[in-house]
Amino acid sequence: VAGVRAGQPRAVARLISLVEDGGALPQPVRAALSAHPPTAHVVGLTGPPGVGKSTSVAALVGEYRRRGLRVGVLAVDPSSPLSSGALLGDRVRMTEHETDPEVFIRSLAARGHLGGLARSVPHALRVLDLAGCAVVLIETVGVGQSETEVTGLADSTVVLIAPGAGDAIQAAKAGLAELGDVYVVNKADQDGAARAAAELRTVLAAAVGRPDGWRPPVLSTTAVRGEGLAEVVDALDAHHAWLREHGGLAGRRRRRIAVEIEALVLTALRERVGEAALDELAGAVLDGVLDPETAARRLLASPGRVASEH
Ligand SMILES: Nc1nc2c(ncn2[C@@H]2O[C@H](COP(=O)(O)OP(=O)(O)OP(=O)(O)O)[C@@H](O)[C@H]2O)c(=O)[nH]1
Ligand SMILES: [Mg+2]
Repeated sequence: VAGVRAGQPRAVARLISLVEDGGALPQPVRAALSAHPPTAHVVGLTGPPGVGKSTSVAALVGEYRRRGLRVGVLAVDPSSPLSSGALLGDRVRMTEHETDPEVFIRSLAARGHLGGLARSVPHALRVLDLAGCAVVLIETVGVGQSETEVTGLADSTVVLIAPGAGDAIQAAKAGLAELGDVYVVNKADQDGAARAAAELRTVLAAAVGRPDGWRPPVLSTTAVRGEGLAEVVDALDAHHAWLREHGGLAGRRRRRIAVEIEALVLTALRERVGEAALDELAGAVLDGVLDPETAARRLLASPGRVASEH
């Protein structure tokens, strides 16, 4: 913990490994982590595969570093522990930042645990916070439900789309129109970027007004050339300030902690239930002795018992 506070990269890496393993942390470590008030601005990046998330993260790190801030990066893979190829690709793009002692880069994999990321991401965020990161960027690799789950952990979410017929509409269909605090049309060097931005503005204007009242800007970037990223950082700063001013920051942090507690409950329940009991109950349902709802209710009532005792 002392090493993390001093911003030592090895200590940060070790502590994140410890929290990622999911084992119980020693009480003093837990206390030190939760006593530290969250200060880092947590920024999630999401969007379709290949849109330029990793390139944008690397460029954003550069922009934040130019502004003198210490930066953390979490590359999150909700889909599979096996698709480390994508993360390896990301690492290549991050090479220019890897020797920078003010940049902490880390990948987290889901490892097939139910709620594994909902637990390990907030933990890792706490470590990076303790290490003095002013901003933490989270990139989700892969698609699916867990993607929105993980971006739900951020203070500000950047949704990226690429130019291309109907991409904005697709994004809207995928629920991305409600998700973003800042929208970015990346690959502005390609044809159709201006049209995609216009389409996106139309989609956003048509979307039901957001309950929080924030009006997400639509920006354009060419991440490979580092163009437009300063404007993205400005927009993120504005959103952060806006959240602080309107009390939204505390709300988002509460939600993040609620997600984390829920994940811990699920993990604990899963351990207490055990595969054997689940399997036995599944058998009983298959035999027509029980219905799934009754089986679930029995497990919840006494998760520690084996199914045959139910
Ligand atoms: N022309 C152009 N290409 C870009 C731009 N930004 C990224 N790319 C390229 O798009 C490809 C995908 O970029 P990534 O940053 O890996 O995209 P990603 O969204 O992280 O991809 P996944 O993590 O696999 O979903 C790479 O070949 C990039 O070089 C851009 O602004 N213009
Ligand atoms: Mg990527």
